[in-house]
Amino acid sequence: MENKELKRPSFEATIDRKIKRRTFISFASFFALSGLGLGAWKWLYNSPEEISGITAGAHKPLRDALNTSEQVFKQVYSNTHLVKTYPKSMAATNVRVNGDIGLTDETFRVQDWQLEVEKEAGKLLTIGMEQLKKLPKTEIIYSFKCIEGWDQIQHWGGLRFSDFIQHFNLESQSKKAYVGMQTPDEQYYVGIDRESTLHPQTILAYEMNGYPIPVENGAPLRLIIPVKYGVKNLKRIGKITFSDTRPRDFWAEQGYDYYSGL
Ligand SMILES: Nc1nc2c(c(=O)[nH]1)N[C@H]1C(S)=C(S)[C@@H](COP(=O)(O)O)O[C@H]1N2
Ligand SMILES: [Mo]
Repeated sequence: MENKELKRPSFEATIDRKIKRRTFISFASFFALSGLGLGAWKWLYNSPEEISGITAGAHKPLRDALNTSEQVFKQVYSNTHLVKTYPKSMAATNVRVNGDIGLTDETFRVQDWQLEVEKEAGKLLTIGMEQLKKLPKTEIIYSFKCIEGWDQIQHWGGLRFSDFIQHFNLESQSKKAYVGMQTPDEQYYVGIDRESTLHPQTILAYEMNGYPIPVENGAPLRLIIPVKYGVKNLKRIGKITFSDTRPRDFWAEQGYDYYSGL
């Protein structure tokens, strides 16, 4: 019989085992974490999509995250938070033009324009420019921001949206969660949370740099809403609606954030 000597493992052998164990742990963790990642991705991929009409069918968890940030922003940016304003001398004289969706109808005549307000389903109120100009004029010089990456200090004049609501007895309508606006040809349209429309710096503008707004910048009436990115500042307003559900929004339908707050 062989003499089985009780041998203590050599130093080298111990190191070798330790390395093997660590290698095993590394690989096991790698596979476990990969599995988690794949699972998370599958969970997101298989999660329900939102109704594609309003927000381009984002998967629900992503959309939920955006909607949660909307709630947070609404709390943080209450109507007491004012956007920074500048002296008139800083306003651009060469005002940028960006986007002409809803402005291409050849038959449109500024002189014949009237604003339509949907008081309730099928019941329209029509308002002429002279009526709007009777209300107190508010001017604002601020930094207009486009999500494409440019900004410019611009000077706009018009009436506060909140004054408009009061003057035309639209208080009950404006209790609804959203305001919708669209061009007369219905090619461009936005939906905005009521709080932002009632912000003291939100105006229905009819002047740019002290003169009637040029056609390409949204004549005769456009929205200037400094708490939002450019996309929500609809040019050439044709109709205003009120609703508790989100109105259609041109860029949200293309996948942009519906709230688009600054
Ligand atoms: N009717 C209409 N309004 C619109 C747009 C448009 O394409 N059509 N583009 C929006 C975008 S993305 C921006 S940045 C601003 C640009 O306004 P401006 O042309 O006066 O610079 O208008 C917004 N309002
Ligand atoms: Mo924009």
